Amino acid sequence: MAIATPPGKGGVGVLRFSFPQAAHCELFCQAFLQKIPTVRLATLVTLRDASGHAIDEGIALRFAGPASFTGEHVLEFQGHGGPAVLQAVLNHALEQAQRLSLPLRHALPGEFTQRAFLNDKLDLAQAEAVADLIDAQSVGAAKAAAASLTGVFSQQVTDLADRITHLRLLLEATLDFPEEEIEFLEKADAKGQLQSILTQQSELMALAQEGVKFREGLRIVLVGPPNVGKSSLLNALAGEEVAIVSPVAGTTRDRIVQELNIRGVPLVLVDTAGLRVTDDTVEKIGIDRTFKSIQEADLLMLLMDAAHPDQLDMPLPDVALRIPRIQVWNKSDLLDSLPDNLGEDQCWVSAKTGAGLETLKDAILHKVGFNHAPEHGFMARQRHVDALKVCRSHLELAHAYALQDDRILDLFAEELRLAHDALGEITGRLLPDDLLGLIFSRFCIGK
Ligand SMILES: Nc1nc2c(ncn2[C@@H]2O[C@H](COP(=O)(O)OP(=O)(O)OP(=O)(O)O)[C@@H](O)[C@H]2O)c(=O)[nH]1
Ligand SMILES: [Mg+2]
Repeated sequence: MAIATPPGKGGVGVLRFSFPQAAHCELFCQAFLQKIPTVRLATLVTLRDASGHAIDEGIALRFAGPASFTGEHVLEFQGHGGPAVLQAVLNHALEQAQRLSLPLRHALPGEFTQRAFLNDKLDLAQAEAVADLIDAQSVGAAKAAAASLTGVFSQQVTDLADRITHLRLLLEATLDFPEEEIEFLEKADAKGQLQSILTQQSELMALAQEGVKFREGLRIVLVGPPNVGKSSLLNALAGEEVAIVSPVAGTTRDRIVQELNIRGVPLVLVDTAGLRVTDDTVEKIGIDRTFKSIQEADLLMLLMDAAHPDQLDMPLPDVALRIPRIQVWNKSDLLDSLPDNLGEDQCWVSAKTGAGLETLKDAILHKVGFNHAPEHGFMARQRHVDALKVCRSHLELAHAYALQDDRILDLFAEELRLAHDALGEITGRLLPDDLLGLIFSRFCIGK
């Protein structure tokens, strides 16, 4: 049992109950609502305390297992969304359950979803997508989470696992008849099959990595000399005056972190102190912070003044060399004519007039590897990518064995088994209970 709507006042407040046993659910309905609502039929009820006083009026909805969210016997009561009235309804529910000695208690965070998982209503990747959908910060992220929730990601993991299983079955059959072992690899085209499994695996991994970026939001760090318009560009991209802009060089000292989304893709944009050699103590601290921000960046936007191209008098740290970068020439409005073909990964913009911003947005998405519109991707977690990496390393070992000698078929088989197990961790079939508990404990109460 839990309140499923967020705390505070709202038009509607929902209480959700899930019973493993149908008889318990019906007994409870009779006591709590004084009737047993027809399954899946919205039923208007008035809740009354022992002395007949009304507590709340609302809609009761009953779902018989397994056709419910948790797969159990579920009752939802949609009452009025005030904290006091919901608490009164909750107390009433507990009293009735106690009177009947029904084992009713407050649900743990994510417990309803955990039960759905245990009752095979969802696999783990789908269950995680429930939490991600609730947490999604942009329409694009929500669409990607919804895709995972409906099983788009899980299906691709299962398809890959099925192909590995197919190859394993062929292999097991051969191991039972050792005299035919030598011909096995040729006959079953094991190498060809494995090659195409490897291709499918890398496509899935690329999509999953994109899915992680969807979930976590990419960190884009604006760097450059002072006064080139970094803060102005942040404001232009955010569409609001987030950072102070002034003609004084060295205006920004602290990091300014702004969440935004570009074409539905969630991003974190970081504005930093301009890089220059300085004696100013506070500015030096700011520049140290710029260096730290660079280390955490998924993408650097190196901003320069188009009218004064050679102002960077302080080199970027070495780590910047390994980070994808876009060179942005700002203040294009000050130039009489614009170069038509800038080199790759270069753009011109005017933070002042907004010219070039759309091209810059495309360049950002392209550079960070977003090749799919949000509606074609799905959301994934780092845990999934890690499991896919483990799967990959075992597939590669299997491939290496396959190239060596038919006599090591059992090693080949073992690597395939391990690759398959790694995929099982994504859907949760092969994850230890404590890890499962940890994943669900991060959900919200009532979900
Ligand atoms: N003409 C023109 N001026 C701009 C443009 N972008 C910024 N400026 C001006 O350039 C000056 C510096 O802008 P800021 O955004 O504060 O520059 P910054 O890079 O954040 O500077 P620091 O925080 O000092 O490192 C301000 O006077 C802005 O109005 C632009 O596209 N065109
Ligand atoms: Mg600034």
